[in-house]
Amino acid sequence: MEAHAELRDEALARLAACTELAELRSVEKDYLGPEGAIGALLASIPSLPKEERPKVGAAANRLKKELEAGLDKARGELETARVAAERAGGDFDPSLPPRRAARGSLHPLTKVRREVERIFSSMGYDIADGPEVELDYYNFQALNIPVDHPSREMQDTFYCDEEHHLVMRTQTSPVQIRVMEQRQPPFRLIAPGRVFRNEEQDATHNHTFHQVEGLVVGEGIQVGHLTGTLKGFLAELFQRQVQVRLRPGYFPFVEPGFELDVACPFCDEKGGTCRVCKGVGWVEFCGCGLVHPEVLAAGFGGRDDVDLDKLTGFAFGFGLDRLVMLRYGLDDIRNLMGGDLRFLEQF
Ligand code: FA5
Repeated sequence: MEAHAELRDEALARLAACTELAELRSVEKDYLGPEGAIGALLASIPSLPKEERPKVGAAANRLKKELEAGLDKARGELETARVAAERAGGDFDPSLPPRRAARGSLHPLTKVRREVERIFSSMGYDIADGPEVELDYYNFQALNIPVDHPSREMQDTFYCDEEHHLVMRTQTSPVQIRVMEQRQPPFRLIAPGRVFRNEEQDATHNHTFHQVEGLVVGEGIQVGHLTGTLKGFLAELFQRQVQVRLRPGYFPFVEPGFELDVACPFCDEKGGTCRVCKGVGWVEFCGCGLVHPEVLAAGFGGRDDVDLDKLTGFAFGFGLDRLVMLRYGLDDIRNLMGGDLRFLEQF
């Protein structure tokens, strides 16, 4: 009975000293657990003198109940104290909505690409696709850029297998030839995709970026169709009237070729301090032009179902990353593919 009295004093003292739930759990384990002290006390009963056994047994059971009740009470008190402390500390506000679970979001390039696809689809365009590792033939030769042509140097190329004439495509224009080979005119389509150039990176240049190619083929297509289409697209994208202008531009696969600029969607006056157009009032948007007859010949040549003499078309190619920058007012293209979640979580 002496051992019992000592055990009780020790257990109640430890219980009283508990300030955390984890401490209560360890008291429970030490006294009531399978290898706990009360179990040991009960196990010792058969070795006691017969007349003591009932007394010790009853005392051990009382202690067990007492400890269980004490643990329950202490748990309730600790929980109440925790809630009260949170309230007093100001970081528990029961009127706030629950914290949101972390959730992924679409990449800004995906968002803008889908928006571009939606707008062109609504204008009757199909969406086409082509390989990122491309034959030299499709990336250059069929686009009127023969092997020794100086314009190959306009786009610094990653050659991946010279023996098999494979390159990382430097532009989405090879998709033009691939669809011409497969489709029957008239048709209109866009081909968004990833492209690669062996270029120094800076705030507006990446080695891996995205373009959206546009190609319309049919009879009687003129420059007015090209500007009207791009103007309509940009107005829908920026949800306002936009002005565009053409400057002469050289691309071997179009004739005539142009650079199309859009009036800066962020400022209405030239000469201001606009961060996006640098006060010029215009932003370069894309390369474009009427499809060169050599390109139509490469894509459709030798087919009975196509009359090359009557066929015309326009094509354009714009940088999707630059459009995302324009859309969200970003100043460094490298953030887009940098993989930094703090940047991406803003979209
Ligand atoms: C071309 O790539 C032509 N294929 C476009 C074209 C298509 C012209 C059809 C005529 C007919 P260019 O090299 O200018 O053209 O690139 C087109 C767009 O890609 C540029 O306007 C720019 O927005 C984007 N771009 C070019 N280089 C980079 C780069 N290093 N980083 C990010 N964007 C780039």
